[in-house]
Order: sequence, then structure tokens, then C-alpha cells
Amino acid sequence: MYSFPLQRKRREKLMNVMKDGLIYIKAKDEIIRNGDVPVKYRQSSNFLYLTAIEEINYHLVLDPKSNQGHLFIPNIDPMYLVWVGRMFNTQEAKKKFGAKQVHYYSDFEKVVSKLKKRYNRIYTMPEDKAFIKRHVGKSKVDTITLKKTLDFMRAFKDAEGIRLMKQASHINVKAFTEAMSTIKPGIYEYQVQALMEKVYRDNGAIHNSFQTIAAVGRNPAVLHYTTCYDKGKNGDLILLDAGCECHGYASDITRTFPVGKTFSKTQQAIYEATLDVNKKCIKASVPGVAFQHIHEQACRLIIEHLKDLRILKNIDTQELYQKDIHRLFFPHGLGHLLGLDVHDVGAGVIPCSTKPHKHMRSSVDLLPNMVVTIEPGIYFLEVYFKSQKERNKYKQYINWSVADKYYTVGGVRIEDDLLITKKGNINMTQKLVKDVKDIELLRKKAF
Ligand SMILES: [Mn+2]
Repeated sequence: MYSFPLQRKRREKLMNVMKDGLIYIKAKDEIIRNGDVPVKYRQSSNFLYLTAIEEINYHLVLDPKSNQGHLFIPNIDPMYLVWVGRMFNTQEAKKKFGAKQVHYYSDFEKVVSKLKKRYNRIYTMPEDKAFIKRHVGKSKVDTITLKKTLDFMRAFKDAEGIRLMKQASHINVKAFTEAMSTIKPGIYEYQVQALMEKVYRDNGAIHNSFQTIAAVGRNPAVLHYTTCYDKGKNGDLILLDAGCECHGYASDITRTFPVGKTFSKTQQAIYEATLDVNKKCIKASVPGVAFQHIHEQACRLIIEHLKDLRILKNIDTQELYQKDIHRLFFPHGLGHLLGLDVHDVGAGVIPCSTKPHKHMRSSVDLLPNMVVTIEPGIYFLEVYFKSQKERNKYKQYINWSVADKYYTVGGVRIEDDLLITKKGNINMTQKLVKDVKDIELLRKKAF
């Protein structure tokens, strides 16, 4: 069973760092559509991190001076029981969540007013400031320190976090293997989304970590493509970028493979180039290295490969890099931090020994127990290929007549999830095939 006491160490650590204030964290509010229908609820990552509780309308108050947590739960509402479902009373909540101090929400103001007397400030998240001001009255409210402290703590995964991330990766690998060994021409992108979700749910992962990107034909060239109405044809590639969560902890994988049995020559050339970058960047992801340096390495490698394919002209790599020519084909960062959020917190609070990269949100030094994705891609973007103005602008660098032969490839991205260790890294998604021969072997099974 997964319950409240497991997170005690985290709460105690937090109280240790923030001894001089009362700490208040609110569960995520419900999101409503159609007037009165809630959308699928996903708890706030900070609340999950500190409590593992997935209930709605809960509140947590931490009292560092007595090293104690107080859980506030909604008062029992008979109409809620009729329309929505179960509610716990305080005795049930104590038992279920292993919490010692459980109160009904109606006692919130009374209890918190008493607790705050020993402090001269309340720490909370920016989004909860209005709530705490409204209910606790005059108090100094600090909305910066708690976020910074939690971001830092969450960036370094503890044993429980690592266990759940490995579990999420394992389930995700299963789902990808299922997709790669079953889909056939004629399948719609939304059916591939459903296929992934079926495997996630069958394995106990209730939530996706984000909306699945299943992109056929030219659609991989749209980076965050989620429309997913198109039908996959023989000769297409499908770019599948998907992930599930285990108790909030995310996985995030991308594979690109043929909708038919095999890669075409042009598809394979781009695929092998991307795979080479993926493998080299995984090797380079060791503690002490700045993530932005690996990103730069990826950009240069992509330039070299595009030169080998004669898509780029034979100009000095450094010159092409400085002119940002790689950005026409690789317009995103190499990867991101991964954890309770798929684009996880940490950048800005983790040490960063060198200047942040202008095109990389996750400019951080890689350190043990951080989890990052490595996801290089090569894309043939309509905005450049179909604009005479852009073609003219870059004609001194790009052999457009050669590049045009690759336009139908759409795009390729290959993404794995790495746990940085003391010695190097563990690729948590390694079991999922990515070499051309292994993919084609798996694809055979579908026919
Ligand atoms: Mn990703």
C-alpha cells in the first residue's frame, strides 16, 4: 500500500530547512467543464511529493517547531456522497493516510490561527497566497522560499522516487513494445493513443504524464502535435512520444518507426543520424557535465550528419553552429528534467557552472540522482521548406535540391530517460529497441 507515512522523511527534511515559518500547501483544485462535470483529476505535484494523497480539497499545514503535519479534509457532505462519491471521515483518513493530526476543513481557521502564533511568517506557493490571506488574516506570507526549496528537493530523486520512475519507465517500455509490434497501415493516430493508454491502465498507471503524440506522415514535423486524426499509410513513419505516471512520477519516451515493415532509404538515413546523436549524448551524460554542453554537442553532431548527407553544404561546422543553422532542423532543446512533472522543476535552483544556453530551459549541471531525458531530433519543417524567402535566406548553407528529397520523412526523434548516478547514468528505457534492425524485426510481428 502506498500511503502518507512514506513521505514523512520529505516533510521532515522540508521542515528542517524552513524552521522559522508555518508551511501551507493546498491540493490542486478541480477543473470543471460543461458547467458541472469535473475533468480527470490529477493532484498537484508538490502535494503528491509531500503526502502521496490523491484526494481533492485537502490541505496540509506543517508545523516545524513541533515537527508535525496537520491534514485538513473536507467536511462530509451528503450531496457529494450522492453525486460524486466517497469521502473519508477523520478516523478513516487517519487510518488510510497514516496521519496523526487530521481535522475537518471547518476547523481550518481555528487550528491554523493557533499554530501560526509561534511564527512570524507563513510559507506557501504563489498560487495559494490569496487563499491563505483570506483565511488566516494578517500574516507575513512568503511565496518564494517554499517553491525554491521544493524545486531543489524534487530535482534530486530519493529512493522512493527512483523506484517509481523505474516502474513508470518499465510500463512505458511495455506500451511502446506493444505499439511497435502490432500497428499496421490503416491505423489512425488516435487509435495508437488508445493503444498506449490501454497498456498503461492494464499495468496500473492511471495517468498519462502528458497527452500522447502519435504523428504519421509529415506530422512528426509538428513538435507538440496532438491533433491525432490522421491515418497511417504504408511508407509513413510514425513518431510516438508518450508517457505514463506511477504515483505521479513520469516517464517520457519517443520512438520513430515505420508504419509499414521497413524504413525507406531516406527515412533510414535520417533515423541513423538521429540515433547516433542519441547514443553519443547518452554516453556524455555523466555527473559534473553541464547539460547545455551536451546540447551543444548534439547540435554539432546534427550539423556533421547533415553535411555527410549533403543537405548542408561543406562549410566549417563551427561556422554553421554559430549561425544557428542546426536550428532549422533541430529547433528544440536536447532534453529536460523529469520527475513528478514531465517537464520537471529544478532549473534555476540547481547549480549551473556555465552560462545557461539561450535555447535550453534545463540549463543545469548534471548531478547524481537527477533524471533527464535525451531526445535529439531532425525535422523537415514546412516553415522553412515551403517559404521562398527562407530558402533564399539560407541558400548559401543548404543544398535545397538535396534537402527536398528528405521532406516527406517529416521528422525523427528518439528519446530515453536517464538517471544520473555517481559514476555515469542508468538508461531507464534501455530495454526498448532503437536500432534499425531490431525495430524492423519487431515490426515483422505485426504482419
Ligand atoms: Mn520529453
